[in-house]
Amino acid sequence: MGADLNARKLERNTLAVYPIIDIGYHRFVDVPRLSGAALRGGATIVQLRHKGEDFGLVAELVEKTRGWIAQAGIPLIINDRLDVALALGAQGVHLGQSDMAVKTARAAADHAGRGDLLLGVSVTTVAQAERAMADGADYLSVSPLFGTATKPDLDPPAGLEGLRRIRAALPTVPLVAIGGIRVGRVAEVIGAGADGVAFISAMDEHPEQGVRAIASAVRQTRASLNRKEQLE
Ligand code: TZP
Ligand code: MG
Repeated sequence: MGADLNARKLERNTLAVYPIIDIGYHRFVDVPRLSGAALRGGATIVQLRHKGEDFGLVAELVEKTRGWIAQAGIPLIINDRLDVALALGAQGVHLGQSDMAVKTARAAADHAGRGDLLLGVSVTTVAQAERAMADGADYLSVSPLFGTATKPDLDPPAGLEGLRRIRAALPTVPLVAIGGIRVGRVAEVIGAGADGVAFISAMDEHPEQGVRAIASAVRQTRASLNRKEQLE
């Protein structure tokens, strides 16, 4: 773990390419291989997500993957489970609106001597976004951005308009978007104010190429937005 990963100051760029390895969704896939492919494809942060109770399985997968992830110098985030993130020494945890309260998670992490733990929070509205930041979040995920078959129990999508509103309210907050994002939509998502995109099914066909295509779309969009800004 590099010292910069412990600083708890998340650079907005770190959210650029955010693949999520979902142990249930990817159950027929070799998870360590998938994380290797994600890293080679240009992931800037990785999340491990597991909706079941099998702590042993998650622990085993984190043990198998965290060495490479740390070597690549990028953070490993655990979905939902603060206890798992703390027990396994991950860099952060990602919480939804119905998970542990952000304030409680921050206090528990501090109490465990992990004042550096990154806290990501899913939001769909400006009010949720402002609250999460006030409570100690380090980054936000606009979730879901678009409709997606990958996670059926979702709130109505925020859409690009919702993302724009959250970015306008919180201009400097590290902000990623998730839900139904394929490579062809990356430009509009970054254009609407996201620092990066998070995704699961975009890795379906060929994980490494899927991640690489997204990484290159994020870079190209950034470059053309910068050029536009310079011309204005
Ligand atoms: N949270 C909001 S949408 C979503 C999660 C975990 C699913 C994202 O998967 P996909 O396949 O990229 O739409
Ligand atoms: Mg959750």
